[in-house]
Amino acid sequence: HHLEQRLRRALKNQEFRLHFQPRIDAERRSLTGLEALVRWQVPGEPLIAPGAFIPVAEETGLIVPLGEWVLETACHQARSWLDGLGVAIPVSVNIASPQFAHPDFVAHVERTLSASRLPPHLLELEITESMLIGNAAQARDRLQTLKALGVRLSIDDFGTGYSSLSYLKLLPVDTLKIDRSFVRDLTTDHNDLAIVSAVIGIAGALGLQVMAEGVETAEQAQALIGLGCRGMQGFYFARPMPSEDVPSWLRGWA
Ligand code: G
Ligand code: G
Ligand code: MN
Ligand code: NA
Repeated sequence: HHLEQRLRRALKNQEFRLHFQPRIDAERRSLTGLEALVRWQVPGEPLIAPGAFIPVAEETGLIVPLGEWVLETACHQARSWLDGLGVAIPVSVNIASPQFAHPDFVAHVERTLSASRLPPHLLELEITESMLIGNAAQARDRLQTLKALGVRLSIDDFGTGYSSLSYLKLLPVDTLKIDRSFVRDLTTDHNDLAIVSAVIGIAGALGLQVMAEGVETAEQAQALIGLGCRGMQGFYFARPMPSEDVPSWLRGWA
């Protein structure tokens, strides 16, 4: 596999970069966290988006070392914002299935928290519904161990996977992230409105927080606030940005 070899070399040559996208409490207009999103920077070429290499990284197992690099880099970055800017900004990190299933995953999270000295509540792991099917008992076990460490857990792309709602009451998750495919036509499609409204209702009833992804317009933000969802992320507020742009973005936002 040609791309596999290029990815291996890219890991060795440190060609990956993290961008960070703000998450907002749209009612208070405050920053509630930053999602780490990986990009591939081949020298002299435009940035490569994760859609172009994450699937191959997952198929080949390279997602394990790449995911470890993402987690370590995000935790060290959050710690350096805490020390350098004096602000505690939670970071969230996307976890791929093979990474979550890897026997060393929980221990690696624990080692990374110690090495970075990041308070565990400033780390959020974004998992997807697909990781919870198959070996549900093991997934639950792992999530409980992670929760006991003090990290926060969210379910990404909520509503797009194949799973039952029953796991929601069994798993120690904090947040449901409503997939952006439901947010896109929220203001014009009554089916999307019904789905988003139902997810917000379930989250509230179960005591979970809810975040809407892919918010691109003021109308979408307004509609979400009207439905009781204040947690938002999307181009309307901010695009993903390199870590060095975060301090000035913060000054402009506040
Ligand atoms: O940033 P962008 O919208 O291009 O991301 C596209 C997809 O890649 C999203 O589904 C996102 O969750 C995924 N992704 C981005 N960064 C990471 C990462 O560090 N690890 C994993 N596993 N997926 C990521
Ligand atoms: O699957 P995940 O939720 O991690 O995907 C995050 C991806 O969504 C990132 O690639 C990010 O660039 C993208 N994204 C973030 N905000 C928006 C938005 O408002 N509109 C669109 N179309 N994509 C977004
Ligand atoms: Mn995500
Ligand atoms: Na998503």
